Amino acid sequence: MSEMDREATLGGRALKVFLVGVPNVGKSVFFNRLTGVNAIVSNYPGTTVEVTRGLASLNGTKVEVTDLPGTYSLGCLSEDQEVTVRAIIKEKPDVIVNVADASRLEQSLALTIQLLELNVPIVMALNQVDFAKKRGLNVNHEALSELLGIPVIPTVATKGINVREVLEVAIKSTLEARRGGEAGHTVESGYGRRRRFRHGQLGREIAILPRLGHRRRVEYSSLVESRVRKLERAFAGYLVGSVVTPRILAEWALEGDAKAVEAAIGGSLPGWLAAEIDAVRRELEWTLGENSSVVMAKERFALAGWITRQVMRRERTKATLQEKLDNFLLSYQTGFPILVLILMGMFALVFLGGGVLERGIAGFFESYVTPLVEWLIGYTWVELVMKAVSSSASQFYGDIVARVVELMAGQFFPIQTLAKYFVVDGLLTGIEAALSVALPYVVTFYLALALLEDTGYLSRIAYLTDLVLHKFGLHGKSIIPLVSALGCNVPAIMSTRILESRKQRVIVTFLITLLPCSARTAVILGAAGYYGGLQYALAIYFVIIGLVALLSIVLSKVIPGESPSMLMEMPPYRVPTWSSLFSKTWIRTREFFKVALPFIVAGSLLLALLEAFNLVTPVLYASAGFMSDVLGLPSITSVTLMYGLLRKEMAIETLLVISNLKLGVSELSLFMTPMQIFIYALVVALYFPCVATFAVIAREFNLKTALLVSLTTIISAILIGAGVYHVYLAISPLAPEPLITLLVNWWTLTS
Ligand SMILES: Nc1nc2c(ncn2[C@@H]2O[C@H](COP(=O)(O)OP(=O)(O)OP(=O)(O)O)[C@@H](O)[C@H]2O)c(=O)[nH]1
Ligand SMILES: [Mg+2]
Repeated sequence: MSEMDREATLGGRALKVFLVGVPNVGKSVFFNRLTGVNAIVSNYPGTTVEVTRGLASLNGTKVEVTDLPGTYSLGCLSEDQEVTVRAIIKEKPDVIVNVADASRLEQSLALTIQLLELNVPIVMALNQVDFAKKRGLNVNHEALSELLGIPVIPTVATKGINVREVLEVAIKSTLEARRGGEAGHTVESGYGRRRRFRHGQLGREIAILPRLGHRRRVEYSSLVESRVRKLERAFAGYLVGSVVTPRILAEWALEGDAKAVEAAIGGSLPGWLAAEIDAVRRELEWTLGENSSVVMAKERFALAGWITRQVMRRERTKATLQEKLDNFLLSYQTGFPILVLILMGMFALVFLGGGVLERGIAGFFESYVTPLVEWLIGYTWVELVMKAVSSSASQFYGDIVARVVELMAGQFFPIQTLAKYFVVDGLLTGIEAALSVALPYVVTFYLALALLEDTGYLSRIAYLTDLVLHKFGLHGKSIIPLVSALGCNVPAIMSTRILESRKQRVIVTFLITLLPCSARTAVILGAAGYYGGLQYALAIYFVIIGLVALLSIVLSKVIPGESPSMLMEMPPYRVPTWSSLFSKTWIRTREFFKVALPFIVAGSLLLALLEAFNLVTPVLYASAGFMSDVLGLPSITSVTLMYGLLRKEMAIETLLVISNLKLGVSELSLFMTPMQIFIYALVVALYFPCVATFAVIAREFNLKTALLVSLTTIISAILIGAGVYHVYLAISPLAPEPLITLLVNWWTLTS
């Protein structure tokens, strides 16, 4: 293929390559290898829920690669499929790379069969051949290519084997398809087989017509096939110039997938056609006594099974390690104790590892960064000079004069004092708080999560907890979004798309907003745990678990809809690779800070500014009564709750900043008792899903749901916080809180 051909066929734009395949086949690994962009890779189905794009280039051809959510079939019957199907329809890829899994060939092929119906060149990357081989499965890729009529290239994405070759073949196929189409004659494909291309109907768009023995048309059994053809004729007038063929439209229609049909034709069907479709579908269902979408899926699986038997050789192997491990890890007697041990281990890793990091980072700031910054802005030497002046002043004129000299510092060195105000007290304290309170627990949590995901154990947790969760109207699959909520609520809410019903999605989303995400973990462990002790941190977790249990029981009764039983695939066990663990932890931590740092910097500066103009105190005044009477907290905490709306961990960070500004200390334990820190952390953890979470709920569901969720959490936070405080007051004879609150309030409100 010469440069000129390339230019002529693509007109200088990048070639659009879509990666399509069933979940957990390795699309994202493939994508990362091709583009160098990091998409998250995890060993369980449903990792990717949004479209990710990146650029690659091969021998001078520019390529835009798109990583799509995994899907078991084409259509819009479930939400996770929909993203992929809509992207294909809307963006009309030049070529689709169908990533298939050699160890689950049948399942992969059921999707391939549908892809072949699209009006797009398809190239198959037969991935995970290494893993298949280990399990004694050998696939004859040449025979498979012959049967399907498309290029099939065996790959090992994790090792980068044949990844670029797939791209090369994909580019070649596209360019040949286009050239062939324009010339309207037969061309030789790179695979030595002849393919025929012809002008499409009405000559407006090139259609690749399937020919037997080349690109095979999927034939259903005659009962179904006759109905598909009937509808295909009805759709013949539609879709000239689309990647969607009348045939696939007919299949969607027959399956009752009106959403997919409408997405493809960009509008609704005329009444007569809808009626005809309905009649044909009902008649089929009546004849076969089964739901038509089930019929079609069965047909595809039968065909996929037949193809698999033609091309796959199975070697006899002993019981695999996976089977042995599963016997052990999934049985009730051994599975549950191990689960508890593993979860405790993970918690210890986060708590202890995070604590070590927190101390280290805080120490580093105190001994190196803060002195350096103070020295840089010239604050230290001003202070030294002032100290010297005031001490000699006190020698000669007494303490009063020395005090006056000190107070005059701002007049003599206004720049330095202002700089201290903004840079040291505002900005630096904010950044230090973010790095020492939030970062340690975010990093360690993400590392622990990556371990659970990549070993494949996360899905076993889902299986084991299914029994328990069912009592709460949930099923085990929801553990995956729930666990990832411990990292960040936002992607967790998006990943509820893997759940089957809307009811499940709403309930799980509700619960997600209560779970301790990494920002809340920072508050719980970094404040209550660090200053109060482990027992306080654990108590918060218990409160949260109780609330989650209660709420899920209530919600499953209140929200209409059904809770379908679980159908979940067990991904294989794998030894996680360091590079994957680190890159995933890095991507997630980076995301966290990309969103959080600007907030923190702006927030700290704003606080310093407000304080400089004396605007914080009125707010504290106004809220002092509520905070101290209802929650038993010093008024100084009220402003921080507003910051916590933006990001949970900012509450604690701004508390450190503001206490520094108002009281001159940035140690919580110096102005709050452990009980107060506990109540504060509890309220912060519960009171509102952060702004980003609110936005994502509104986007995934609607504003009403988002408001409802927020209201529930705010009310629970106040009720629980107040409840804990008043019960504590009632049972402890000498509660020091009221006194401390009084003192701190007096100090902050008068200073
Ligand atoms: N042994 C082996 N493992 C692989 C290969 N390709 C991917 N994997 C592993 O398979 C798992 C899934 O990979 P992903 O790239 O996340 O799969 P995906 O297709 O993007 O999955 P979804 O986004 O959930 O649809 C990860 O644990 C990978 O490390 C391969 O060629 N060989
Ligand atoms: Mg993926």
